[in-house]
Amino acid sequence: MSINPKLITQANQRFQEKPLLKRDLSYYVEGIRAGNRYILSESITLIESTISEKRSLGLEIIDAFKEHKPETIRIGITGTPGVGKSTFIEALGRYYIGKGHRVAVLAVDPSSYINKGSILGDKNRMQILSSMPEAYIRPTASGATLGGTAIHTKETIKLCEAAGFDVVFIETVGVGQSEIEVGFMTDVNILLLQPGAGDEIQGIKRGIVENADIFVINKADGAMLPLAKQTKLFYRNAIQLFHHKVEGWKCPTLLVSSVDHTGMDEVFQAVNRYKALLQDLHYFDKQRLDQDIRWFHQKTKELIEKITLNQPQLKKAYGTLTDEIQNQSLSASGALAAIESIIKSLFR
Ligand SMILES: Nc1nc2c(ncn2[C@@H]2O[C@H](COP(=O)(O)OP(=O)(O)OP(=O)(O)O)[C@@H](O)[C@H]2O)c(=O)[nH]1
Ligand SMILES: [Mg+2]
Repeated sequence: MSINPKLITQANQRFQEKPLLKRDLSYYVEGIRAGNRYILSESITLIESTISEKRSLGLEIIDAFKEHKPETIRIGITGTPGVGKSTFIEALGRYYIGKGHRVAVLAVDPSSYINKGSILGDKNRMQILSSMPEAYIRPTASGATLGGTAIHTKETIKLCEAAGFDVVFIETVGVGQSEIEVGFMTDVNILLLQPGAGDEIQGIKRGIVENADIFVINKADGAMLPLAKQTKLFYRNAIQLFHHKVEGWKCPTLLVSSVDHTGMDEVFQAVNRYKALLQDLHYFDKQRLDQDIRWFHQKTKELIEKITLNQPQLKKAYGTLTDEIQNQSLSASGALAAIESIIKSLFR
């Protein structure tokens, strides 16, 4: 079937009639202020956009809320695939809503992980939560990473908080470097574990374990309950070997069942205790500020790398020098010296 070219022209004209940025800043700011989830989604999409005009508008939206400092808590949830992170967030999120909070869930996944259809799984796992007006669930778009780090998570958190979601969960798989980065965007990190021999922790990046503030053994139900209790003892002993960054904090090990919704109050209380301790030590706000600075430094390095490597002269030399190492006409050290002088010349 051939398509009538006249129809395409008409469609294009209609498209052009709608300006790219058909809505102004106040539309987004007012919408977010009103807690409108649809406008929140649109704003996050602007932040994630690779089109600079759209991204600039997204940044203006964030900027409009810079004086707005609501009392919020950012909770990182990590653990190996299948440990029950999404089911746990569904249960704990509903518990928080029951206490009068509004809950946002951001799932930060490496793109390969998203392609496995996990996000679809996540939606099913959070079926009731996702239908509640007090909840907002947003998976990070596939490919929205730079150097392995979810680039816009921090900005997304700020927008969710501006929209009145005072509890923000961030779900990550605890296996890679990018997940360690996410641990530096949250106030408190919960590491979810399976009932078992405790070998699981070997497969989790060391940084994630060191960054965990609360250890939760999930699936403490049915036939697995006795094993879960044993596992709790095992971890309680093992965790004593880790030195926690906050003096006076002993990482609790808690038992929960996310399907039976048991143990949620203990987790809720542990989060509150940790937050209260941070506030007593005047560390809560300081940690967020330190995280902002860390984020800024990290993103600057990534930007320098991206911009520099795309500089035509350097890009060309990079390729040529790589070839020369390949055909052994130049040593790697010689190539590095050559590239260093090119980089220096760019800044002269
Ligand atoms: N018995 C039992 N099963 C659970 C519990 N929590 C989760 N599950 C099951 O474990 C499986 C994985 O749960 P998810 O919540 O998708 O796990 P996840 O960690 O989010 O998985 P990924 O996002 O793929 O890493 C599902 O079949 C859940 O029903 C629990 O407390 N008890
Ligand atoms: Mg999940």
